[in-house]
Amino acid sequence: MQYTANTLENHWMPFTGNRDFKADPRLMVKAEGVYFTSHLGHKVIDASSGLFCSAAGHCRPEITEAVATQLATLDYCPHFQIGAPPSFELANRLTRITPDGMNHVFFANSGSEAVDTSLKIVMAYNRARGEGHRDKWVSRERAYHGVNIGGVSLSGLMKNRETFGAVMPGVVHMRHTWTPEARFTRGRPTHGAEMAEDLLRFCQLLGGHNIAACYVEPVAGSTGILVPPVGYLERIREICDQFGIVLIFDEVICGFGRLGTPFGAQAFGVTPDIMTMAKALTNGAQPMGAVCVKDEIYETVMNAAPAGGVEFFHGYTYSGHPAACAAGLATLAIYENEGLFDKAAALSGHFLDQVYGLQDLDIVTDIRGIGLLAGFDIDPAGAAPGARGLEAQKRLFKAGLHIKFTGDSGIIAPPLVSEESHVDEMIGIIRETLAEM
Ligand code: PXG
Repeated sequence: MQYTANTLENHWMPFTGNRDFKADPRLMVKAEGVYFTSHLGHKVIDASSGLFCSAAGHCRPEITEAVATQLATLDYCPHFQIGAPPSFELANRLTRITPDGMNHVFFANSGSEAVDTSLKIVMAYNRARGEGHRDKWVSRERAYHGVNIGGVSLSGLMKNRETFGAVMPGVVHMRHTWTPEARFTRGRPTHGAEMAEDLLRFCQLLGGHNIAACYVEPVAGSTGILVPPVGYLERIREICDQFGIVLIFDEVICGFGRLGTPFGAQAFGVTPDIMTMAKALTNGAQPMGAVCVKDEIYETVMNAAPAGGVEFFHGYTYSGHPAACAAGLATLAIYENEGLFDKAAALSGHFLDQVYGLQDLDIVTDIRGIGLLAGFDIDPAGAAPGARGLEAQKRLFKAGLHIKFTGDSGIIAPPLVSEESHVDEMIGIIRETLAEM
């Protein structure tokens, strides 16, 4: 098939300038390891693990075989009142790497579904414990929690909200944690923990006993990587405990080794009550999201329902899909067998050295990074917000590099299987391309 404007017309692409893209398409037709191949036959190094998904590298035969075998054995079965082994096995395997006391998993098909599921789990839990009046929700500016109506209500990104007026009521936003003083800080800023007091102020304004839950990404990802200041997450945990507020970590980007530990919770030593996850759960090879809850939440919801009755009226046709579970099981086996979380931790020093080396470029106005995750801002130079970011992304693609941009922030998240030479190649292309802009 020839990829011309006409043949591309029918697909309404997500988060894309459709008209601009279709006039000058950028298509990937193949992938292996840390490289894509574009439709022009060019090799393109993957500096963002696809979209933070392909942690174990692309087209892993172990995952392909596991999915193919599963599809040939049991392609589908509902998970309402009957079940199939893979979802039980995956939940079991997954809870070997979640924090202690978080041993129950609800499956969804994306991060957005995981987030909306978590909202309903909180509602069910609060009712079950006699706290059903809690109808206020706390999120944060610059947060990304998916694109379904619940997630958009929590979202702190103006572009993701402004068109959609009828969002969930009762959501308030804490300040984001970026400060100009912290520019070019490597790892966690030492100042800024006091911004966690925003949560306390909402408790004082709205009544802490009226707040259902507080959502945070351990590292705010999609907005361009905001690393939590030292003491910030600890203080959020403390305030939640004081007022009985459920604390949710959205681990969709931070999970599965991105910070050198299984989840952000372990990287920062703070345990939430609920974690949402997706993306690298299946290495991106199948769509899947999951919500992991602490035992007390699961047990409270179970025990509040009549014996034999359905405890939680929620689920998706594809919750626990056998092929997605097979991909998840094969992925987790790779992470463990290859020690990829430790490998990420070991590569982080070199990665951050290289990324922070970009700060001598005039166009780069800030860099933030931790683990194998970094964001850099480019100077919009008077253009509309995001215009130069898109231009940079296109130039980088032409130069042989895939990178995710949000507005004028580029986000680098190499596959965990990357070698130092891959990191050097990525940063080399970024340096050369930005230097010409
Ligand atoms: N939570 C977080 C923290 C995310 O980063 C989601 C939830 C939603 O996941 P799904 O699977 O429904 O996409 C995400 C996803 C962007 C961008 O523009 C970011 C994501 C997805 C699409 C675009 O940076 N992150």
